[in-house]
Amino acid sequence: MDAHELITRNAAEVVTEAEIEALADDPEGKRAYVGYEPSGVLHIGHMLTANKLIDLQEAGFEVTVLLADVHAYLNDKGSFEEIRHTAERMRDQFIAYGLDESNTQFVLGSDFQLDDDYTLDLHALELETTLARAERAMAEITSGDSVKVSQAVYPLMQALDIPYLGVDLAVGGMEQRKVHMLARDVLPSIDREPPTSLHTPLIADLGTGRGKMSSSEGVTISMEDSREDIESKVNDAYCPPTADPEPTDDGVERDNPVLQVFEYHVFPRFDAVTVERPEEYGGDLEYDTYDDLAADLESGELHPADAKGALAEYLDRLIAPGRQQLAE
Ligand code: IYR
Repeated sequence: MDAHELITRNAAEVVTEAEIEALADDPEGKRAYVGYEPSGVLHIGHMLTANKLIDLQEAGFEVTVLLADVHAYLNDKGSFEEIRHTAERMRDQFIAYGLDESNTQFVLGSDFQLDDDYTLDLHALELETTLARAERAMAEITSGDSVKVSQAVYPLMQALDIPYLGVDLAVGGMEQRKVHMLARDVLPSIDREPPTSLHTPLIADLGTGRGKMSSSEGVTISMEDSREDIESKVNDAYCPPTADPEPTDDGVERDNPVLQVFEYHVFPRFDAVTVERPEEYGGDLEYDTYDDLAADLESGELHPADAKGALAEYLDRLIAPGRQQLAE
């Protein structure tokens, strides 16, 4: 796979295509980053952007993981001491998951975000941004009803992190896109380049196929899950025999989360997928690509129950090293 394909595969969006092409032309030594509010245990949402970081490392990029302790504090996730402690655990979880330790730099937000220069630049961005704009940027990041001043400062700090970390590419889920668009607009006002960004898709809730899977609502998979937990969650997952299910009766869009997890989590990390089946049901099936597996589900050649059995097996393989690390 060439660098451009590694960088862009499974991305929902890149901003801009021309800037990504320039990075793909000469990826060696370029730096990409993702920021995470520390939560200690990795869940499937973190794993999706981590997969992209692994792709980028394979393409020649160096990677920074920002453990965004100050951001988590501003987003009301607990006391600063608790958050700092959680951040330490997260580092080991990422390495267990498969980030290349020799080229991943872990940075705590508080290591640079409390410096004088950063603070003054932040105030300059505050002068350039309306409250309404900051609030819109946060719409898919905060869950609270009333916006606090801290949550308006949050996206401006996220924008400022990009030049302060000296990265060439900002990566995040689609829920981060409005922050990155804000960054493109406001950073030039303090003589910084508008950043290039790449956004990963949001996956539907495993149980219902609706909306997006997150740690706080619906069914999620995390490094704390035992093999039995994974089997039972996957077994109960919504999996009609199609990649494009009908909306619910009340008009809510649905996806097939079992296929999405194969597409965004399993195929990027394994060269081939084997679905084990007893001889009397036709024997094992072997897939080199996601499209072949999805086509067989659609045609009826692959039964949803067999697809789920294989999914639980591969998810368990992805999670086992992190589970082991947590037990140490
Ligand atoms: N907004 C992210 C956390 C975050 C991301 C980046 I990229 C930063 O520079 C800072 C914080 C979240 O929702 O987890």
